[in-house]
Amino acid sequence: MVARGRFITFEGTEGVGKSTQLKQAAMTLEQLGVDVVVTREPGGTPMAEKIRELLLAPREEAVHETTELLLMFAARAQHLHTKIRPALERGQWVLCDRFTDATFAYQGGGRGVSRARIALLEDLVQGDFRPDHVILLDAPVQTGMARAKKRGELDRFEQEDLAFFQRIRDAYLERATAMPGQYHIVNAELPLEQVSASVSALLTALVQHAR
Ligand code: Z5A
Repeated sequence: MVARGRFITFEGTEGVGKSTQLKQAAMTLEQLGVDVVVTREPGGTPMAEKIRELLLAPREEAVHETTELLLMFAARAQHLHTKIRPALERGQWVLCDRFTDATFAYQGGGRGVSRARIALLEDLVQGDFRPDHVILLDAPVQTGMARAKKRGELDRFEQEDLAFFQRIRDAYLERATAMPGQYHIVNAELPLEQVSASVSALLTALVQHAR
């Protein structure tokens, strides 16, 4: 029987370096002989990527918080059941750019949706499925926003103000404090190479522990 893979998510406010670190992390795991799948949320499958486009496109029409929440979980249901779970069952390790912790941080902390409402959908879509590890890349929101702005055009979320992202950072840090066994906080304010070294050391330890 093949041992189940591990589900590791990368979280943080915008521009903290998740996508950059994810690529490095996949290389680290491959060098350690781990079969890796890299994916992201919202998205990760053709249908979920279509939902991502709907969610991120700036638009005139105000998006109701419940619509946003349901679309996040609709994309997640498709992604989880058709891509993430099958990969884990094949023994692959799945590295995911954001997952449900982002919903608690963005829709919960950012938009003010109650945790109970998010938890209800989490149970409906995921049952008892949760990430094995959450790598929280943490930096002051100004740092991430400045990095993201350099890329040019801003999506619907990136157009929000500093206070919105501050609430999100606070929500992440609160979850990290509540779940110290699952969360690993990495200081993402440091230069790229130092952040990569911390993530790499962490993943190496997780692989050694899994063997
Ligand atoms: N969202 C939500 O609301 N609810 C949910 O449940 C989920 C998502 C799942 C899309 O996510 C949006 O969906 C997101 C939350 C919402 N909106 N926001 N904001 P996304 O992950 O695709 O978008 P993002 O968070 O905006 O990611 P990002 O802007 O692409 O940031 P990143 O991946 O963390 O950063 P990066 O692209 O790796 O790096 C940004 C730049 O900084 C780049 O030029 C790097 O070279 C540079 N960089 C990275 N690290 C460093 C260091 N250490 N030093 C200096 N420069 C660095």
